[in-house]
Amino acid sequence: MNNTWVNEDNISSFMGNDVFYFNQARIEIQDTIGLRLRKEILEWLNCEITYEQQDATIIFNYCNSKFKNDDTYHIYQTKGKTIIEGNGSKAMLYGFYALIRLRMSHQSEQDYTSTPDQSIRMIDHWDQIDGSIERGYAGASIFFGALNKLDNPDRGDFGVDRVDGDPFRHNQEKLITYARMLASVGINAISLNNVNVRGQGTNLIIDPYLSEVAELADTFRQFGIKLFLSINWESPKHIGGLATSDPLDENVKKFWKDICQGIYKEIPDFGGFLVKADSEGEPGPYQYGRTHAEGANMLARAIGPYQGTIIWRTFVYNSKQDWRDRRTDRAKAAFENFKPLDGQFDKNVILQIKFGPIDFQTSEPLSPLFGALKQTNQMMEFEISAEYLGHQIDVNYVVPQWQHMINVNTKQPDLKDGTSSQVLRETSLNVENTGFAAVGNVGMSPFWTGNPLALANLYGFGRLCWDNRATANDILKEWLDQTFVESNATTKRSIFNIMSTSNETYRMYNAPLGVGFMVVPHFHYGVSVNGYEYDRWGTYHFADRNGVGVDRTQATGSGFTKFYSPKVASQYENVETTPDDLVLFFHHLPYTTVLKNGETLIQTIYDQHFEGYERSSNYLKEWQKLSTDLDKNIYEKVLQCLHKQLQNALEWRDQVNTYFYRMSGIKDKRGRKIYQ
Ligand code: GCW
Repeated sequence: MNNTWVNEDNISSFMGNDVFYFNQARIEIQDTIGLRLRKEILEWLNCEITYEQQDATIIFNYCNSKFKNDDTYHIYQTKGKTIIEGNGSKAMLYGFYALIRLRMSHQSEQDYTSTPDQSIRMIDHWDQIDGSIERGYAGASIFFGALNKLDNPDRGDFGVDRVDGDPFRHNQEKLITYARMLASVGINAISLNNVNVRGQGTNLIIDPYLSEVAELADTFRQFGIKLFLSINWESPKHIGGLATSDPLDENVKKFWKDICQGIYKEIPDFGGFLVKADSEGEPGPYQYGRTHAEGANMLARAIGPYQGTIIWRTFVYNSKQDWRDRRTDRAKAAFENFKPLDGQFDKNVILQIKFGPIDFQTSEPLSPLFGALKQTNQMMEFEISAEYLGHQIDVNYVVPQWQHMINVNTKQPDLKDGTSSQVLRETSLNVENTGFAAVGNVGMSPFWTGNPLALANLYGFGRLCWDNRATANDILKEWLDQTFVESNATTKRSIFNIMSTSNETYRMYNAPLGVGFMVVPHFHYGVSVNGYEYDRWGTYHFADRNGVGVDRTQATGSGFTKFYSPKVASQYENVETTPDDLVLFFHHLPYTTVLKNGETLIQTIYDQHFEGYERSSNYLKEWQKLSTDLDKNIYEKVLQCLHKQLQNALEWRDQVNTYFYRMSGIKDKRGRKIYQ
C-alpha cells in the first residue's frame, strides 16, 4: 500500500535507470547528510553511483558557497545529463527529492532553482511518553510505544499512563520513512513531545531517556532535521529537587545550565526547547511574578552557548473565564500578554504564535501580533492534526486556509511588505530564527494518517513553508501525482475535485461565519452548539433571539479590532467591510442583516449548512466511482471516512439550522426541511 508520496515502488519508474555521480569524491564521515544521500540512492532507490562522470545521468555538483543559502538547490540539464547543484549535502538532498517530485508531477527539470522562504520549517509532535498523542487521530505515537499499542483512543483528558522500562518504540523503519517524508518537503526541525509535558515526559531531558532521544536525533540528523524537546517549566522542582522554578533564582538558572550541558554532550546539534508556559493550567513565570521575557531569556541564556533556541508559545490566556464576564476577550490575550514585551526577548528566543487569535478554528482572522511586534523573532503556528477540522475523518485539505493566512496583508504603514509570512521575517531580530511550525498528524495508522487523504496536509504544510507563493491547488496536484501513481487522470481529477473544495465544505457545515467553537467539548469533533457557551474557556457565540456573534469592535465591543493596523482595524470595525466568513468573529448581528453575498445572515447559515451536507454527499458518490482504480485498502478506508463525514455533516446541518430557526423564528426561504 503506497500512501507516502516518497515511495520507492512509485518512484522507480521515474528514476529506475538513473546513474548518479558526485563531483566530490571524498566523503567526510561527519557529513551525515551526504552519507544518507548515498544510501538513499543505493539502498532506497536501488540505483547506481558511478565514479566515472561520463557514465552518469544525474550529477551532484558541490559548489561550496556559490549560493547565499545553504538550502538552495539548482537543477538543470546539460549535454543530456541532469545536474543538481548547491553549496553542500543538505542542498543536494533537497535537490534530489525535488527532482523526483518534478519528474513524478510532470514538471520541467530544465532549469529550476529553489530557496526556502522560511528558515525554520517545523513539525511539533504532541506525542506522549506512554505512546498516546494529544489531539492525535492517526493511532499511537511512532516515537513512544512501550505499551505496544497501535491505537490512540481519544479520551479527551490526555492523562499519561505510567511506563515501566523503555518508553521508546524503536521502529527504525518507520522513523526513517517519516524522516524521508519530512525532508522531501524541506522540513528541518521537529519537536518530539507534547507541549503539555506530563508525567515521566518531564524526564526526557535527562538520562536514561536522553540517550534514547539522542538516538532519534541521529536518525533525523541524516535528513537535515534538528530535534527539539518540549519542557516542563517546573522541571527545577520535579527533576532538580529545588523548592522553586523562579527564573530569576540562581539555583534555577544553574539547573537549566546543567541540563543544557547534559543535552549537548549527547546531542551536539540539539535544536532547543519548545515551551508552553502559563497556559491552560501549565506552570510558568507568572506564578513567580516574572514576565514571559524573563522566563524565556533565562532559558535562552542557558542554551545560548550551544547555539540553541527557545521557542516560546504565545498561547497564553485566561482559561478560567466566567461566561458572565463580557469584558474579557480570549482573542485579546496573546496580544495583551506579548505586545508589551516586544524588544525584550533575547536573540535566540522565538515567539511561536498561533495563526489566529483564538485556537486553530475553521475561520479566524490573522493574529494581530504579526506586524505589531517589531523587534521579536516570530514563528507562525498551524495544526495539521485537524483537532477542530474533522479529526482526519472528514476530508479536509487545509492548505487553502494556510495559504490564505500566510498571505494576509497586515497593512502596517511602517513595514515594507504586507503579507504576514514576510512581515514576520522583516520584524524579527534574525531571519534565521523565524519560520512556520505545525502540530503533526502522523501515527501508527497503516496509512500514517486517520483518513489517508489527510497525508496531503503534511505534504502541503512542508511545501508551503518552503514556497510561500505556492498555491494550494498546485501542491495538491503534485501530491496526487506522487501518491496515486497508478491511477488514471480521471481518478486523480475526481480526487482533486473532492479535496480542493473540502476545506470550504467543512467550514460550511461547521460553526458559521467565523464564530467558532460549536464543537463537542473536550473532544472537538461533532456539533454541540452550546457545548462551550457557558464554559470557562472564553469561547462564546452569544446567540439569542435577536442575533449571534461576538462584538469585538472598539465602538461597542471588546475593542480587539484596535490591535490591528489602522487600515485593517477600520475594515473589521465595520460590518460592511468585514469579509462574510469572519463577520460573526467581529460582530454580533441581527439575523436579518444582509451580508456581502446579498443574503441575510440567517439565510446564509441555512444555505451553507445545506450545501455543506450536499457536497459531502457528492464526495461520497464521487468516491464510490473510483473503486476499481485505487488501492483497495486506501479506497475502503476513505470510503469509511466519507460515510462518517456524511453523518457528521448531517448532524451539523440539522442541529445548527434547527438551533437558529428556533432562535430567530425565521424560515428558510427555499423551503427545505428544518426540524422544529
Ligand atoms: O486547542 C488546544 C488543544 C489542547 C492543546 C492546546 C495548545 C496541547 O485543545 O489540547 O494542548 O490547544 O495548543 O497548547
